[in-house]
Amino acid sequence: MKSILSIQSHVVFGCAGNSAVVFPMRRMGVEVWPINTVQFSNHTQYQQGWQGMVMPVDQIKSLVDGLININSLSSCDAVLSGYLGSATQGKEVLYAVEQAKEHNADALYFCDPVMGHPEKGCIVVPEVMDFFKYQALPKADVIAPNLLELETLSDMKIGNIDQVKQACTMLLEQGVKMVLVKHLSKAGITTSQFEMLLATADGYYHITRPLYDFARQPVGVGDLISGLMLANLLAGHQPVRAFELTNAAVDAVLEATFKQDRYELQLIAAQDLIAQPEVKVNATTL
Ligand code: PXL
Repeated sequence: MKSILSIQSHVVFGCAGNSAVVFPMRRMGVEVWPINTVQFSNHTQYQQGWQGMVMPVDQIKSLVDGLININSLSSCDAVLSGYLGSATQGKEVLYAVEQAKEHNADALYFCDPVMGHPEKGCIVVPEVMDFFKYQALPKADVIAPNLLELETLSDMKIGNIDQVKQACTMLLEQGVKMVLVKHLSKAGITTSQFEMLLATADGYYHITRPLYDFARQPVGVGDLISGLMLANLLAGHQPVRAFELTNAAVDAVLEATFKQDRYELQLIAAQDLIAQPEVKVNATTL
């Protein structure tokens, strides 16, 4: 069985960070070791705010040291990082990556560079942007930005699909093996579908899924995409197949959420399709 050390937020209620991906990745048959960067009552996009705390400095490092003490890090197949409470935590994530790779040379680092989204109300401290750009990117095997995050990482203003490809090429040239653009938004090819792009050394792949007319867009979808993609890669699927399976499972979660008219992702309702997605849409080469 594959094991993922997943370093992200914990929310008591609803879905974001680890609270969005631990159950789905386990449901896919992967062992997950969650380390929480923050413990919040709920994600930061509720108008009423949230309660809770960023985990204290050195907490992540100390938990990783505990894992080393019990000799478990040699069976860690990947480190997944997402929402950080502070840039200092970034250094501790890189410590986890360095140690994971030292104990298992094949261990992957999958970095979801969650930078916040001012318009949507996703709040992240600004220093975290520089951390992802200058420190995490050079160490990542896979990076999964949305369009805004891709603009920051590549220092480009991106308005169309060719510029997306150009930006991804820049990141691949810096050593990352795979770029998953979780949401193409305004740089996509169509406005009637939700679109993602995968860039690898073999080419660029595009995929779509239906848009649902939510009253408020659910949060945690990006976290879910990253977690499922990593679990599919660790299951041994080729990148393009992993991309298709991920897209299908995310669509199943969104469809269940929409049908039940809920704001928080309905992971339990969609669990069978998370474990066994029905691929209705194939990726196309760009
Ligand atoms: O989905 C990203 C995310 C993760 N963690 C927390 C969040 C958000 C987005 O708002 O609030 C706590």
